[in-house]
Amino acid sequence: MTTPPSTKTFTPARPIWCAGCGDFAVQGVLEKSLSKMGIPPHKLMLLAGIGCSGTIQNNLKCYGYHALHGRVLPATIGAKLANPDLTVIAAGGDGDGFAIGAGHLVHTFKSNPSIIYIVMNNSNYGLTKGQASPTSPIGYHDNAEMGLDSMLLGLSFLSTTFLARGFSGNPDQLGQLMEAAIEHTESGKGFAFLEVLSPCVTYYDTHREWRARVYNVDEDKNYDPTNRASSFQKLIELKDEGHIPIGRIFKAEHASLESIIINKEETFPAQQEIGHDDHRKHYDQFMKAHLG
Ligand SMILES: Cc1ncc(C[n+]2csc(CCOP(=O)(O)OP(=O)(O)O)c2C)c(N)n1
Ligand code: SF4
Ligand SMILES: [Mg+2]
Repeated sequence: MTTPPSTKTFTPARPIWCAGCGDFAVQGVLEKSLSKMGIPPHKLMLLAGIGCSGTIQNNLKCYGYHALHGRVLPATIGAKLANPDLTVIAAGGDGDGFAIGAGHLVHTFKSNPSIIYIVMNNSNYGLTKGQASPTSPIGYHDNAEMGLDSMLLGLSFLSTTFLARGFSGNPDQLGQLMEAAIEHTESGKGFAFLEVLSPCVTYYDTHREWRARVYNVDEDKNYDPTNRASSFQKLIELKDEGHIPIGRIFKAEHASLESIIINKEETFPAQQEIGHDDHRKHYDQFMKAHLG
């Protein structure tokens, strides 16, 4: 006899983060934004990478999936293409997204699927005790390489449609960016990429330093997020001055992946009935064609 699911099956876990971790603010803001935007749990899927940040997936009441380290984006794109009616969010860390998963990030900028990707950047591998990540500065744990800037990376793709960077220490602005990201994907405009500066208080406490260095482009009347060239130039100038730009970095229009490859006349894979006669017929035809 199979054991029926207990009520705990559908009850989210409590966060396991250290007291003061920036990821608490990210989760709080995400929950508030989803509620404000009217996204019900049964219309939401949250997929996560491996890391402290990735455990956010255990804490929300919605469909979820914990991907292999670095593989959250292909799994998220697959979920969106299987059921475009869902709001599909990927979440993870800077190690997951910019080291082992960097190739997938590049191709997601290139293909522009309507998914949200939240990277909680703490400039280290928190879960495995603070090793240098691709965003760590020179000198951190003998790191000899300049930190990767995901906004500059995103700007270099002509297919990029949404780039933003928030700070867990500025929850109001983070909420505005989160809502804009949800709106972007809900209206099928493509990939909404949101990096959040989310300090790791245990292994690399950057909270005060980042608070002093952030520069809010949303408050700069001369900053134009629709102009790729001037955005690129401003970001480089700010970096040279020691600032970290936050805010709505870039917005543009480009056809989304699902608008190009999904045939709306057909039933989406996740909505097809399993065992349906047509399904069986196609399966038999496929097997016959390939196995004789
Ligand atoms: C294939 C594979 N390689 C390495 C690891 C070990 N590992 C687990 S989490 C992680 C990095 C976590 O850093 P990040 O993605 O920045 O997340 P954070 O913990 O900082 O939130 C690594 C290297 C793993 N789980 N799987
Ligand atoms: S180790 Fe760092 S990233 Fe992980 S939960 Fe603790 S403070 Fe957060
Ligand atoms: Mg990290």
